[in-house]
Amino acid sequence: MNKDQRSLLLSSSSRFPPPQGPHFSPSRIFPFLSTEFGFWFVNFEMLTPGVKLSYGTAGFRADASILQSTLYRVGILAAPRALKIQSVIGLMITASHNKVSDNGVKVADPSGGMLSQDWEPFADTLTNARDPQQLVHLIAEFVENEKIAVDGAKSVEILLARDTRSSGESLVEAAKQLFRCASLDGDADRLVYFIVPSRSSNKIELVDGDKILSLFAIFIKEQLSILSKEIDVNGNNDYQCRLGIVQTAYPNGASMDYLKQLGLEVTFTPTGVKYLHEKAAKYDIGIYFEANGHGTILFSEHYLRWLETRTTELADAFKGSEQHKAALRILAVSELINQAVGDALSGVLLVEVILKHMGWSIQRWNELYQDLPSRQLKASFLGHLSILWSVKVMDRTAVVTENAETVAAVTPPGIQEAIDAETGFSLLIAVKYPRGRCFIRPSGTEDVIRVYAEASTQNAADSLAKSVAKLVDQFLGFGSS
Ligand code: NG1
Ligand code: ZN
Repeated sequence: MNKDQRSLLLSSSSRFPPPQGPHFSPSRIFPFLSTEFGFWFVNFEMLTPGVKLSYGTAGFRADASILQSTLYRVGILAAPRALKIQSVIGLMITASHNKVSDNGVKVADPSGGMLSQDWEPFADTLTNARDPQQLVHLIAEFVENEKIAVDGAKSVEILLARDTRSSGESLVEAAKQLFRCASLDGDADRLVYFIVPSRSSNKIELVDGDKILSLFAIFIKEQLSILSKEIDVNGNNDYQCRLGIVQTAYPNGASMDYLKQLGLEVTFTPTGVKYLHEKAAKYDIGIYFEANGHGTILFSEHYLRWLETRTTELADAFKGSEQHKAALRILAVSELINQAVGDALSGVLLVEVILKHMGWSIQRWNELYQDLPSRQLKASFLGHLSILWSVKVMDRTAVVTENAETVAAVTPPGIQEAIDAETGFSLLIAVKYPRGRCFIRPSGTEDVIRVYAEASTQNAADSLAKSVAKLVDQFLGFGSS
């Protein structure tokens, strides 16, 4: 097991602590999908002294209310099983003829029979692991003994089904918790991913357009650097590919810092894909994304012609070399991604391929950097501010911006100074909102003025957005006329 797999297991299993209490019957189950290993379901034990879960005649069964950690652990069991036999594993959430308040999980091998009996002791041990550390230790030991290569392993397929018990619905829902979920907008030109980290929380972790852009950028940069490595071929390796990243004012500050730190060339345009697209087309490879998931990768014709020639040269002289493979990968990306203004489906395919290539889970991807808390509000023309505040604005076109809208509200006079003062920029010593950034701009699609604020805490971002919304009201609301 590699480091990422261990840390994924530790963090995910700590979300599924074994149930506590004296009255549990000995089995419980709960699902979760790991992107590294496919579905992982595990049985968790009960920590009550003297009570031990065991793999019964047909898997684990218990009162449905205590099955979560168990099912999670049976999922973990299913993944190495599928790797071992190089085939699909089935998990059936059911307690068969038991009373309706019970539930359970059966593990089916591809033959259609139950889990091979020589794996039952492992199933028992795993379900009775005390804590996440012991769980990880047991898995590492087991896969080593069984010679199952999980590091860099191909993903496996686990089929999941349930009976009609009402508890099954929540167990299946729970199974999706660590799924990689993608969400497309109505006309499928925007794409974001998300994780539902905890069953008890109604929050999701958004993996937005900025992170998609970062993933694409890392991958392309890596392939370009492999391709540019010296190789003794009588060809033309002196072409310097210009890779450019294009963003608007909206990317999270953490993403801007991250891309800068990678040493990438980043430029900014006003909001709207027509501006981003135009700018990205000026590069050999231009990657653009809005935080809201609108974006793609553009390849210049000139660069693609060079790349094709170079690929042929490498194929002739160094077929299968890392440079040859990198060239083929970049070509494949140019064919996979739709270079039209927005095609979220091709975006999903590229994300999936890159994650697979890197061997990354969505968690690993999401950890590239941590977003700063942010808040977006809208001040409507004669309307109200969504979410927090109400502002009436006489005329949204009164707000004119510059610098790709990143900071400056040029008119009305004085408003930018007031925003800067609120953010703390004009104070030489004290910064009112640590890591604060705030700007306003008139929407191009709605009759509103958008207020965006970010800061080191959610409260600070909310408060900054609210204060600036008040300023918008003072300068542009009815009170100002
Ligand atoms: P406006 O209404 O100009 O903010 C919104 C999005 C843009 C873009 C367009 C086109 C934000 C803040 N704004 O523009 O990014 O996607 O719609 O659909 O997300
Ligand atoms: Zn759309």
